[in-house]
Amino acid sequence: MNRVAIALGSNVGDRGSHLEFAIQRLHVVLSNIQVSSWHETAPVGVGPQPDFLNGAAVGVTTLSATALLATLQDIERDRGRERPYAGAPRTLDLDLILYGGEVVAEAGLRVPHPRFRERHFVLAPLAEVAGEWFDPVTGRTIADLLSALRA
Ligand code: PH2
Ligand code: MG
Ligand code: MG
Repeated sequence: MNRVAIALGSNVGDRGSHLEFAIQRLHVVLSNIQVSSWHETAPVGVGPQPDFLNGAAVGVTTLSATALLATLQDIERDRGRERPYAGAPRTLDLDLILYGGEVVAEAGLRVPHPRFRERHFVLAPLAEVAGEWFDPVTGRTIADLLSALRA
């Protein structure tokens, strides 16, 4: 079993129902799920767009990181995710942030997520459910990374 952390985001349509849909589907592949509260956030790095609803979920899974990533993409697709251009507004975005203590750098799969340490919209919800979790790259906890970002 591997402990995993997933970031959720939506800024198109009924954002809350998209995130709830994702959590229901994640229950199929993750056990012992813990879900953060939803955070209303301004878009970062993508120009003018509707505000996001962001959250985080942690759980344990028998799936490999590659298989889990494919599952996340299936869930996004099933909720009408379209990719007209990079950073386009989306019904549902599911990002694999941490996969146990593993560091993976492959084409199409990087964990820890390469930009999560700079993203308040990821760290703030994630700290609610995994504040004590060590980032294997920096050796700092999620709570510590969040404090550093806020300082
Ligand atoms: N996702 C992005 C880019 N910018 N901004 C917010 N507030 N929330 C997001 O989920 C988000 C973003 C790329 O995936
Ligand atoms: Mg994303
Ligand atoms: Mg994504």
